[in-house]
Amino acid sequence: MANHLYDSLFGIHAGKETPFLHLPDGEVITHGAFLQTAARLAGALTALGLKPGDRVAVQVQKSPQALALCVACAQAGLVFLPLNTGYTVDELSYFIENSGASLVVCDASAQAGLAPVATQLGAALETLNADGSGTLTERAESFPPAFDTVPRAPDDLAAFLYTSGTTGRSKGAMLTHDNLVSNAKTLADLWQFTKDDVLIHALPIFHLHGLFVATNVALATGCSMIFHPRFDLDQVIAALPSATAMMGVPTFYTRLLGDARFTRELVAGMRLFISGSAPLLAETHAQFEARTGHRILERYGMTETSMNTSNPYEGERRAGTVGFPLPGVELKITDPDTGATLPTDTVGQIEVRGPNVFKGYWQMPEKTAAELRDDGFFITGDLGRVDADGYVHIVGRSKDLIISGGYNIYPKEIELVLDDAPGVLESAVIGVPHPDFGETVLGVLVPAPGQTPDLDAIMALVSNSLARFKHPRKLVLLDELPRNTMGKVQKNLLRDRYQGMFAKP
Ligand code: MCA
Ligand code: AMP
Repeated sequence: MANHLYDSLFGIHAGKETPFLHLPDGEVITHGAFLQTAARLAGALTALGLKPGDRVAVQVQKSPQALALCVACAQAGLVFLPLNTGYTVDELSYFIENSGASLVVCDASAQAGLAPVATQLGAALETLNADGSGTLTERAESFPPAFDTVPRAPDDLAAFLYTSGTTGRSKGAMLTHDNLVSNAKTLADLWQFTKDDVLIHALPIFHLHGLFVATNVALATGCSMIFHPRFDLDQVIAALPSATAMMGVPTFYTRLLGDARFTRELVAGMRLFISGSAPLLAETHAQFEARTGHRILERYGMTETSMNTSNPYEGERRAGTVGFPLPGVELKITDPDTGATLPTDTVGQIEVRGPNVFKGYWQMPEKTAAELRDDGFFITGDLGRVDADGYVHIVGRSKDLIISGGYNIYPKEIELVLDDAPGVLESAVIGVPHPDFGETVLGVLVPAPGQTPDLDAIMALVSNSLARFKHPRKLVLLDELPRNTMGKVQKNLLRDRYQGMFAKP
C-alpha cells in the first residue's frame, strides 16, 4: 500500500533541484533539499518510538523546518497537530491531553513551561526553534536523507486541527490523507497554478489556510513560495514584484491598501490575489480593483472541510459572495429546524458534502453526530443563500463566533473566564467591527450587586489563561444584559449598541 498524502503531493518532488522556498535572507531551498530535511525528521520521529497513527503536537514558530516536520509526520504515518504559537500553557495542556499526543514539539523558550505538562501526560518533549535549531534537529542530523515511507490509506488520519466550540471546549477535527489531497488538487486546477507560479506565503502555518491550502496547492503544482515568517507589510511589498500569486486574510489586503507603495505597477507581475478565512468587505474588493486592476478572488472554507466554494478564475468574481461550490463538493441551504432544502435565494444553514469533509471530531461522537449527518452532509454553522446565478452568499453565522484578523474566537471560552472573575455577576462577549481586524473582541460585564469589578485585574486574569488574540480589546460595564423572553442574551442588541466603538477616526 502507498502513502496517499506523501505519494500524491510531497514525495513527487524528491530529488528535484527546483526552487521550493525563497527565504527573506535570499536563501533558496529546493524541493529535493526540503524533502531530505523531512526524511531525516521522519527518521528521528520513528527512532523516538512513534508508531503510525500517533499524534505529534507542534507549537513552533514558522520556519522551513516546521513545514518539513509536517511532511515528515505524513511520511512516517503520524498525525500532525499544529498549535497556535499564542496559546498559553493552560490551553496547550488541554490539547495535549485531549489528543493523547505522544510527542510535543515546542520552541526552546517554552520548554520549561511545557515539560511538567508533557511529563504528567506521558508525552515526550523535543524542541524546534525559529532558526531551525533544537533537539529534534540535532537528532535528525544523524538520520539519512531518505526514509521508507509508511503506508497509509486515503481514509487514514493525516492531521488534527483543533477548532473551538460554542460550549468553550475545543474539538479536534480529524482530517484524512484524502481530505487534503483531493482539496489541494481541486484548488490547484481551479486557480490555474503551474510550476512557474511564485506564491507569497505570509500566513501562519498552524491553521489550515497557511498549512494546507497555500502549501499543498504549491506542492500539487511544483511551484515555489516566498516564505515569510509572518505578515510584515514591508516584506510583502518588497516581495510583490517577484511574485505571481498571494493568499491572505482580508486584513492583509486592507493593510496593503493602507500603504501608498501598493500600486498597479508594483503588482504588474501578479496574476492572482486570493482571500478567505473571514468576510471580505465589498468596499475592500472595489478599492482593490480601483488601485490595482485586480479583482480579489474570494473563497470559503473551514477547518473541518478545507475549501468548499470559490469565485471563478475565468468568470466574474462577484464582490460580497464566495462563488460556487468546488468541483466535487455539494452545497445546500437548509432549514435549521427541519433540515429541509430551501429554495434559491432563501437564507438558511449552509451544508456541504464531498471528499473534503472531515472524518469527525476526535473522541466526541455526540458532537460529530450533531454536525455531520449520516448521509455525509456537514452542517457548517454558517448562514447563507445561493442566488439565481449560483453564487453563494454568506450572510451570518448560527454559531457564536468572532473572526478577528482571520483568527476564530469563540465567545463562550472568554465568558467562562470573565464569569469567574471577582466582582462579576455575568458577562457577554461580542464581536464588533474593527478597521484592521474586521471584527474585534468586546467584553460586556455585569457587576455583582454592590461591587465594582477591577477591570485591570480582570484583564490580567484573562492573560494568564487565554492566548493574546482572544483577549477582549476592551471591557465595559453594563447594569444588565438584554435578554429575550426565553432568557437568552440578545447579543445582536449588544452588537448594535457598541458597533461604533472601534470605528475609524
Ligand atoms: C495578532 N494579534 C491579534 C491578531 N493577530 N489579535 C487579534 N486578532 C488577530 N488576528 C495580536 C498580537 O498578538 C498583538 O498583540 C496585537 O494583536 C497586534 O498585533 P499586530 O502586529 O497588529 O498583528 P500581526 O502580528 O501583524 O498579525 C495580524 C495578522 C495575523 C497578520 C492579521 O493575525 C494573521 O496572520 N492572521 C491570519 C490568520 C489565519 O491564517 N487564519 C486562517 C484561519 P500585542 O500588541 O499584545 O503584541 S481560518 C482557516 O484556516 C479556514 C480553513 C479558512 O477558511 O481559511
Ligand atoms: P475555521 O474555524 O478556521 O475553520 O473558520 C471557518 C469559518 O470562517 C467559516 O465557518 C466561516 O464562518 C468563516 N469564513 C471562512 N472563509 C470565509 C469567507 N470567505 N467569508 C466569510 N466567512 C468565511
